[in-house]
Amino acid sequence: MLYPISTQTRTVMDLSGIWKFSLTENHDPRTPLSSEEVMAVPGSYNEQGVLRRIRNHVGSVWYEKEFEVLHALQKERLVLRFGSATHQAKVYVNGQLVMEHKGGFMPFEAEINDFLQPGKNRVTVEVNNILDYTTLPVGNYSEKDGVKKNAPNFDFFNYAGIHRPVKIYTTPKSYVEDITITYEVKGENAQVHFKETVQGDHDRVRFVVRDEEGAVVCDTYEKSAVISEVKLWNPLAAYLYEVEIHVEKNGETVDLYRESFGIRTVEVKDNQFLINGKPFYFKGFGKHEDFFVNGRGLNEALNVTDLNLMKWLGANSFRTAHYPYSEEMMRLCDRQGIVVIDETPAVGIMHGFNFALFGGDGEKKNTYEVMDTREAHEQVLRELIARDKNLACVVMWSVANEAATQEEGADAYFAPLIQLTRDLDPQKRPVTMVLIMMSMPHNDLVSKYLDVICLNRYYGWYINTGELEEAKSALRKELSDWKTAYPDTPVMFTEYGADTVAGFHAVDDIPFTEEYQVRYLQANHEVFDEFDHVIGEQMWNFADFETSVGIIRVQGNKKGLFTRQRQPKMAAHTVRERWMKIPDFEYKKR
Ligand code: BDP
Repeated sequence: MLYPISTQTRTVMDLSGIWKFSLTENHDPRTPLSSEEVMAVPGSYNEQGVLRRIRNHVGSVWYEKEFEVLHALQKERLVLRFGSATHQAKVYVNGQLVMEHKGGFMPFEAEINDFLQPGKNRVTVEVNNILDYTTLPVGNYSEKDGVKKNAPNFDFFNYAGIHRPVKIYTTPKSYVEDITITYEVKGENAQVHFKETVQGDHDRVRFVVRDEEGAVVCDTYEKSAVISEVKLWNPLAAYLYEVEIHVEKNGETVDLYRESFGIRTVEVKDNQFLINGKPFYFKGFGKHEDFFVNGRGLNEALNVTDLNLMKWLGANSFRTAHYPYSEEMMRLCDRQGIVVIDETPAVGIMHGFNFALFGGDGEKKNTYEVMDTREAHEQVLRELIARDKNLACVVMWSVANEAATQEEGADAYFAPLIQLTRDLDPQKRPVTMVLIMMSMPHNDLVSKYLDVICLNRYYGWYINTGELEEAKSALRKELSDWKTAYPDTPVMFTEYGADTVAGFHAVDDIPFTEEYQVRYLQANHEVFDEFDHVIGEQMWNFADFETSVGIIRVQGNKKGLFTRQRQPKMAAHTVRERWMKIPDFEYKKR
């Protein structure tokens, strides 16, 4: 799905701002929402609402805003588009249902011309935050004595609301609906292919590619063109071309859309992760979209800050744990050269795990017998790849985080999804899944399908707590076992970390102190460096973040290298010292 932009044939109206808001369950959208309450969009309602009844609300909420459309635009296609609404939305214009969408992290849109009236119009949205065994992420929804509970089956706060911008964009009646860009790099040149979908009456489609200086490097009606002396997109040295897609009728451009694209190759070969043919070493994080006040709502200043903090550290990459991030963040990474592992919201596909903490029903059953997430999983893979397929920053897809991949049924559930990912991706990027501690070389059922084995490991934290020598031995053993079991598959760490409360200090190895975080990370790094097939380290987490309440969370998860307000903990300085010395390429000499 294309990102909405303004060009000489299109314009965008932003409906961000203050919307009416209500917790009323049974509102009839044919009548205007009568409420004194308001919410800012984008933003989570949980933080803005302050009070417990809003913060912990379970079920539907209602948003409403009035808008007017410039008369001159009414002959165009008018498309109402949500960057996301978490987790389910029904959208009405002037009381009439125009679209529904399930899944809290993907854009959705509908043409609204037929629903508009002269003068003021009303957009009303019912947003529901219930998560159960059919949704992604997975939640433990229950109702007892009229009380609804919405316990997440995952370790982050279930923020909800309209999290990303709401826009109305126009297109002419003949318009570019989609563009897919693929290429082969051959020596100094690249052969670029365009596959467009165009709707409406038109004669032909012209592609004009410009380089970063604005110089035309090709201008063609063919679906394929050569860019000579191609400048490649590289980690932290992004280079983006831009293709103008002209839909032409009688020799005139009736629609124009611009898509930026970087050219780079990605391949897993000989136990290495190659970007542009050179072995890349991932240095970075699992992150969250999380901040004070905004909750999970888009915060572009925060996104810029976070990328600058990463650059300060010498990091080069992150994983969009545990759901797809905003299009704005993805486009920023593409522009800034930050390498991204793009993850679906498939988190919590494990029945009965840690139920004491997250509030499951307490009885362990076979995950694949009780959970019914396949449909949601297929849908989100389709939507995610359709949204992010042209981004050079995306170098790998993560199909799920910490699913029960050691349980019977994992193979039958995941093999088709991994295959679907491969089939859907026009650039054929590597595919991974992120494995939980219980999924080990001897019992994991999905590693055989993965291009890279991604591990979340907590030696020295959840196990061998405070015992770093023991932790190192256990980690060493596990890494040797992976090497023996899967000699050709590289391994990387997508999580390792220790909760650290900024300001806690100790001389000895005392968990939760800043010194312990430093020593915990050093112990892990020491072992990573001993193994050639370890191709990267993305620690957990970039910053402290909000979770549900629970006795092992101290006002949220404190594994951040930065506090939630982005102040460095002591370990940030030692990690910086390490990462500044690790080159992006050719770190592990062979
Ligand atoms: C892993 C999860 C992550 C948690 C982390 C932790 O992937 O979401 O926040 O552990 O426990 O299980 O800190």
